[in-house]
Amino acid sequence: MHQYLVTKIKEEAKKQGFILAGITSPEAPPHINTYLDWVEAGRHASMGYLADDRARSRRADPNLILPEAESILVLAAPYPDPKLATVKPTQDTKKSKGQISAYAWHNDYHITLKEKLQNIVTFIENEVGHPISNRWYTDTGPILEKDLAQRAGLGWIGKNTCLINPKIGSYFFLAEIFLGIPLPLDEPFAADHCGTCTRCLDACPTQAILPNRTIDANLCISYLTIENKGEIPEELRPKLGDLIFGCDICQEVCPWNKKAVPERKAPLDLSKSEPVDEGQIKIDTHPTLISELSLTPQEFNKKFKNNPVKRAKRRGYLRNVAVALGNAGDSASIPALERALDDIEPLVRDHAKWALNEIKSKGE
Ligand code: B12
Ligand code: SF4
Ligand code: SF4
Repeated sequence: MHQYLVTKIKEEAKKQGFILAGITSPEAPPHINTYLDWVEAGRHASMGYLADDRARSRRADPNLILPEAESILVLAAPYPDPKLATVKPTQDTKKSKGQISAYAWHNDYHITLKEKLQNIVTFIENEVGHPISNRWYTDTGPILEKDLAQRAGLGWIGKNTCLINPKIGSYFFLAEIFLGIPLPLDEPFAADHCGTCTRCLDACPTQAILPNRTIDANLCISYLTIENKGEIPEELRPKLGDLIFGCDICQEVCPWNKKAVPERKAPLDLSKSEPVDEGQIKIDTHPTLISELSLTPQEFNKKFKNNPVKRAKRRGYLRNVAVALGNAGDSASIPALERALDDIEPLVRDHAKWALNEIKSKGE
């Protein structure tokens, strides 16, 4: 019965748009000590929610989250391959466009995956014929999602620290459903397919990737442009290039993402229950920097409603845009940056000032 149930659950997960599914136990994750050392060393930067006592104890013992949990269903939902960008920057437009990370090209997965996870819980309850204690997460739970995914057989943790599946690559989100029923466990993913490759380490603009398969968030562009609420350290600003929200570089160079993957051709549109093709990516993946810098609070809220970019808030996003303009060094952006010197947000004003100095010094 249990194996049959697992097969049916995995079929249902596929119907809901998940491309990988595996079962693991609620035992302590295998690399809990790596995480504890990481927070001890301050690699979490300002993300205090990763380092408090609650964060540490729950990650070490998933049963603290749901004492009745007997199994955890780990799932992967695809997001677009960055190669599917709506606009390919040309030599002419390169200086005027910024890049938004591919995971943000659809509606926010924190919102849209909820319904799909709830549907799976309802399906399981209908199959067993009674309510089941459960708890689901995607991203925001106090758990080590990649460690659990590796133990559920979904893939290995690469040197870029992402979970990689040999058939699918790494362009997917993880989600977990804690279940108060025992289910047969999948075999952990034992192989490490990184071998002697070091492409991600070599390509990372800020050398944020550490040798023990963790990231120093203080240096990571994803952190600096999304989670960081303050200023971007001056010495790192030139390394951001045209990245205005998140960073895909260490995944783009990974050979496991270079292959053509059929699932990627029809990325799950997280706003609907139907898969869609690349033509339906709605967001402008490479927005024009000058117009982004003039977004009013109302325009920003409207443009990024339900989109992950809203996490950076207008002040964080415009801060990033100002840095990208400074890096582009195009004198055509001087009037827009001068107007930003009067922005309502001190953070935007400060970074616009830096960008103007950069452009002037590059023009000399
Ligand atoms: C904090 C966080 C960040 C931080 C720190 C990233 C990091 N790698 O730690 C920042 C803001 C930088 C970030 C960036 C991104 N993130 Co993030 N992030 C998280 C979050 C909330 C916690 C991760 C964490 O605990 N880090 C602490 C360190 C210590 O843990 P770790 O990286 O998991 O390290 C483990 C391994 O190194 C392992 N380990 C060490 N040695 C070895 C050896 C072997 C053989 C093995 C198997 C394991 C192993 O032990 C460690 C402990 O488990 C998770 C969601 C979650 N709750 O897990 C999402 C998550 C990791 N992020 C995700 C994504 C998509 C991103 C970005 C791609 C977004 C973007 N485009 O900008 C980038 C990728 C950057 C990168 N290369 O990691 C996805 C990753 C999906 C995947 N396929 O792996 C997750 C799982 C969210 C989700 N639900 O989908 N993120
Ligand atoms: S996301 Fe970008 S900055 Fe962060 S580790 Fe990867 S390549 Fe480096
Ligand atoms: S780029 Fe190479 S080393 Fe880095 S994660 Fe991919 S296979 Fe591993």
